[in-house]
Order: sequence, then C-alpha cells, then structure tokens
Amino acid sequence: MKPEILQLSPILIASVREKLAATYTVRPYYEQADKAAYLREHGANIRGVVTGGHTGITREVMAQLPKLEVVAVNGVGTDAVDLAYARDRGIVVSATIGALTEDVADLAIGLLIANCRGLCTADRFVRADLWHQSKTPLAPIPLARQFSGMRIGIVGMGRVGRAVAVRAAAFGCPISYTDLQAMADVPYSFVADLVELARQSDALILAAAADKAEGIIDAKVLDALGDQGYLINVARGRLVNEPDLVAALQQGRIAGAGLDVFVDEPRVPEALYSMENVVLQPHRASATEQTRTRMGEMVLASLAAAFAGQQPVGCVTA
Ligand code: 8YV
Repeated sequence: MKPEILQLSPILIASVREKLAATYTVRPYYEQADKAAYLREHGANIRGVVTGGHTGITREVMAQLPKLEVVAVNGVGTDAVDLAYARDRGIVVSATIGALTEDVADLAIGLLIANCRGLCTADRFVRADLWHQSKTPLAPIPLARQFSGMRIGIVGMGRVGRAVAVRAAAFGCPISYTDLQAMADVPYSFVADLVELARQSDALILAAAADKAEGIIDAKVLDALGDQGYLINVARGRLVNEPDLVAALQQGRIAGAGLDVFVDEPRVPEALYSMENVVLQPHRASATEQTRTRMGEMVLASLAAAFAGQQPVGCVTA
C-alpha cells in the first residue's frame, strides 16, 4: 500500500505532482472546504506532509496525524513549523535548503532596481499612452535614484544575504550587514546595531529568518533609514511592523519599498495599492520553473529518504 501524504499547499510543477501521485496516495488538504472533517476522515493514516515555507504546519494539525513521520517543506523557511513539537514526536522536518538562494537574491536586487528606478511607474506611464501626450518627454515622472554604488545594508547574512551581497557588489555597492554575530568568512562590514545599519544604508535588504525577529523593522529603524532610503523584503512579512512601514511611506519618511512578503498573506495593506513608491509582489521570489523543479525534486527525495529510515538532505530536526 502506498504511504498517505497530506498536501498543505499546491505544487506547480507537473512532473513533481506526477511523481508524487505515482509514489504516494496524496490527500490535497489545501483544496478542502471543510478541513476539520477531512482530517477526521484521513488523519489517522497520514505518514507524510508536504507544505510550503510560508504555510508550514501547526502543532494542532500535527497532533491529529498520529502516524506522521515526515514533514517535507517545499521552501527554505521552517518558521511556520513547530520544530520543538516535531522533534519531541520524532517527526523528521526537511526544507529545500540551497535550492532557491539564487532566485530570492535575484528578486531582491530586481525589486530594489524596480523601486529606485521607478520601473513600474514608468511602465504604467507608457501603457496609459501618456508618453507622446506629454510635451516634455518623461516630465510627469520624477528622475530616478541611481542603483549602482548605493550603500546596501543586509539584514541576515545567511545563504540569501550572501547571494544578495555578491550581486550588489558587482554593481559597485558597498555592503554592510547585521546578524547575530560577525561572520569571519565574509568581506563585508558588520554592524551589530540594526538602527545604526539603517542609518549607514541607502537600502536595507531583509534576508533574515523570522523565528526570533518579529517586528524588528519598526519606526525607529525606518527613520534611521531616512527619506532617501529604500526597504526591500524577500524574507518574511512579520520581520516588519507593517503599520509603521505604511506610515513611513505615506509620510515620505522613507523613499520607497519593494515587498515580496507580507504579515498576513495574501492580505496586503490596502494603503500600499495607490503608492507609486512601492513595488509589490505576491510572494514569488522562488517562483521560477527551474527553482520550483529543484525544490519539488528535493521534497520527493526527502519523503523517500525519511520513509527509508534515512536522514533527508535538508533535514532541520537532526
Ligand atoms: C516559497 C518560502 O514560495 O522558501 C520559503 O520559505 O516562503 C517561499 O520561497 C514557498 O515555500 C513555496 O511553497
């Protein structure tokens, strides 16, 4: 009999879906209207879970899966999984570590360039057929902020932070960073205090895990970043105090923001919709064919390893 898998979020790559369905009995929890009833019906037989980084799995759901052996996260963040509870129960949790680093770093730089160069505003200008109507070409669009050479402050010098730094350095950007401690193996300046890092930066790029860093980007940090500064978030929405960010943008206390993640996805603060100085994405940093295929293959490998009694690559509960 095929092991039963509870699927908590969709998998967008057909070949991965096919392999999953060929090897396991897949129970698409995320599609169910009555999730509690679905768990009552199938929970007792579930041996594996597939979920997304942002979705994770609650302790309450795990508690209803008495035979659960493995949670394979189709993402790198495990902040939405109760790891202590999983460890206590001997449930293996794995993440797709390393598979999405390049894409997330690419999007961070893309968001910053789009934001400070006003790409979306200028795109809307052309689409609205305003270009040929204006006497002075580009007159209604303010001049942009140069990206090359910007002082970049990276919050979290893990895999993604490092990949962002390599890219920004290629644009001639001086790099500083903050983390729990200085890293001996990176050539960038360490600034222990986040407010000080913001003060020294033209753009802050968030690449930190959210587990113990909820709301670290607040009014104080944003004011230190200042009215010429940009905030880019490709990590987790809850690193940012969202009302503080909205107020800072509304009042021109920072220059702009590029956001791929939000506190309560898919809800986005409505005030952002009409702002020209923000670029918004629906949590898409890892959403390329190549990366999602790699991630899906890692999920399949994690399930196979765990059911064979081996430790999956990307295991975070060892
Ligand atoms: C993914 C993420 O979009 O990796 C993560 O932790 O949040 C995202 O990159 C998500 O996990 C896709 O399922």
